[in-house]
Amino acid sequence: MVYKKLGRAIVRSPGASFVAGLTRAKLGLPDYHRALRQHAAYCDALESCGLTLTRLEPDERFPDSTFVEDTAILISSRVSGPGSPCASAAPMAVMTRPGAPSRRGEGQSIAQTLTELGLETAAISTPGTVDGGDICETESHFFIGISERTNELGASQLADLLKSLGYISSFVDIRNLDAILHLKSGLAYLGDNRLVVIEALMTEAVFKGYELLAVENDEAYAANCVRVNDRVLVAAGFPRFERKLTDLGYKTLALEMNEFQKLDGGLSCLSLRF
Ligand code: CIR
Repeated sequence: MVYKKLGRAIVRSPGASFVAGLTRAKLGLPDYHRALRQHAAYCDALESCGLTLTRLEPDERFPDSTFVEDTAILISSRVSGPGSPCASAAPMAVMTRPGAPSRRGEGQSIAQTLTELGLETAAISTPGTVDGGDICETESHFFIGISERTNELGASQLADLLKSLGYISSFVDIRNLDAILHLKSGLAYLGDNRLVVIEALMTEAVFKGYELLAVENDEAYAANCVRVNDRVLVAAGFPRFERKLTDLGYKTLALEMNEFQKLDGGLSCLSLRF
């Protein structure tokens, strides 16, 4: 199996203001204490996959700041050739400019943390907007979702930057897909040239050349799964999708995510991994 070896993740547990986070989900208000427990289990899961965590203090100024993935894009070194897991370094981070004005400012402490960890940073500039949840990296390629959060200007800035680093990217316009907030709400890369996709994205021409693992509509939330070393983190409660993964030989780790789902968040949103 070919996948990127990850060593570290940045996480931030939700603050009490989390319950006032942005949402279109209509699943009710999240329960803060349950969210804290689910977040703690998520952190345990990352550690059990071998990651060293940098844990940031809750930032009450920003209700959505537990969704750290949206604040930065980590660009790791290319993976070469088939074989066993490959080492991956993260030579740089691109600080995003989140599409939701209430989320701008979340990235400041993340940028500081990334710099302290030795990463170089670049940034998306106004009027471009990019949310990290719209960026899906495979070994050789970046898929950039154009969404209600990531605009064409931001996507182009990012694509230019990636090009200067030797990466190819392609755009996936999801503005007509009401069901997903971000591209990665409906797309995940598992390694092994295999993408997990919701049914509405199955026919996207840019995914040609990848093996597609479909997630049925009634389990669509499960598409936001995360490959972490030899495990795949999946949201609990989606048995048919989890079964598809185990049938393919993946070791899954199911996590309760419903408090984050109430704010349109998924497994990938809760960490920056590199
Ligand atoms: C938001 O609307 O921005 C947050 N409530 C959820 C962000 C989820 N992030 C992600 O999918 N990457």
